[in-house]
Order: sequence, then structure tokens, then C-alpha cells
Amino acid sequence: MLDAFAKVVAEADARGAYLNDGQIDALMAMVADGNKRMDIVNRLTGSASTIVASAARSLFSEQPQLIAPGGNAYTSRRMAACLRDMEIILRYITYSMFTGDASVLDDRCLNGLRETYLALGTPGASVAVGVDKMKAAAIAIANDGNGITPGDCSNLISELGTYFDRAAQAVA
Ligand code: PEB
Repeated sequence: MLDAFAKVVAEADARGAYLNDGQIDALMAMVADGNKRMDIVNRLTGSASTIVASAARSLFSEQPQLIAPGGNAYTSRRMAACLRDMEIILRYITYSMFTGDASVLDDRCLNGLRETYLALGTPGASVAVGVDKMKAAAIAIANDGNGITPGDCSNLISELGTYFDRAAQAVA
């Protein structure tokens, strides 16, 4: 598991080189945006159950076969497993947003997840739709300008989007 700083150091060390200007500038930009980044992580963490619930509701209304008898989220045990999976994925995305690096998400959540779903007979494509719906809900919450000093968060929001896309692609 790396963060944005350790990633740059690992990359420079692999070349036996000092950190270059581009790497230092990118990390300085990351530090300059640090408060906004923490604010986004804080918002997503505080709204995690809202994000999961609204994404799940939307997924099940589009794919009602999942909650019909015989469906992959039918019975409260499977429904609970499904909501839990979405929550786990969201949690790892908040960690990646915090560290500025996807490796925690890759190593601890996505690695082998497609194979797990295949073995369980859980439709990965539906999980991917659920993740995409969490992305929309999370971005709306992260971007909510209400009650805050307006600022440019576009880079952070697009970075956040990449983590959701990565998770969706890993299981689709
Ligand atoms: C991954 N999910 C399930 C299981 C595992 C995971 C390992 C099997 C064990 C169990 O049931 O707990 N666990 C999960 C994860 C990590 C982890 C992400 C990462 C670290 O450790 N069903 C649907 C939807 C979808 C879904 C499409 C969006 O209809 C999920 C939610 N996951 C789902 C379901 C099960 C499951 C298990 C229904 C139970 C499957 C079953 O037992 O039939």
C-alpha cells in the first residue's frame, strides 16, 4: 500500500534518481489542495450510508430481478451482503482519496474481486452499475457548494471519479 508520496519515492528509487521537478511540483500541488481533499474524504465518510442506500435503491429499481425471488440480492442475507460489499468498496475509495493513490483500493479490495464474484455467481456487471451510482452520489455530495467557501475542486473531483471507475472496471 502506497500513498502519493511513497509512490513517487518508489518510482525515483527504481531509477536510482533524485526526485525531479515535475514530481515535486505535483506533490506540492497535492499539499496545497490538502484541506479540500480532507474535506471531501470527511464528507464521503460522513455520508457513506446515504451514498450506499441511494445507489442501491437506484440499482434495484433499474434491475428488479436482483431482488425478485431467486435474484442475487433476494433474501435479507444476500441483500445485507450486497449493501456491505458496496460499503466496503466505498470505504476503500475514501482511503484512496485520502492517500491520493489507488494502490490501497487495488491491493486490499479489487484484487481477486472479479474472481470472487464469478465463484459466487454474483453478477459483476450489476456491482459495477452500483459502483457507478455511488460515484454519482459521492460526487454530488463532494461538490455540494452549500455552506462552504467556493473553490476549484475539479482536479480532486476527477481524481475521485477515477477510483470509482477503477472499481467498476475491476468487476464489470
Ligand atoms: C466481497 N462478497 C460476497 C462474499 C465476498 C464478497 C468475499 C462472500 C462471503 C460473504 O457472503 O460474505 N468481501 C467482499 C468485498 C471484500 C470482501 C468487496 C473486499 C475486501 O472481503 N448481490 C447483488 C448485487 C451485489 C451483490 C449485484 C451490489 O445482487 C453482492 C451488490 N456479495 C453480494 C451478494 C453476496 C456477496 C458475497 C448477494 C452473497 C452471495 C451468496 O452468498 O449467495
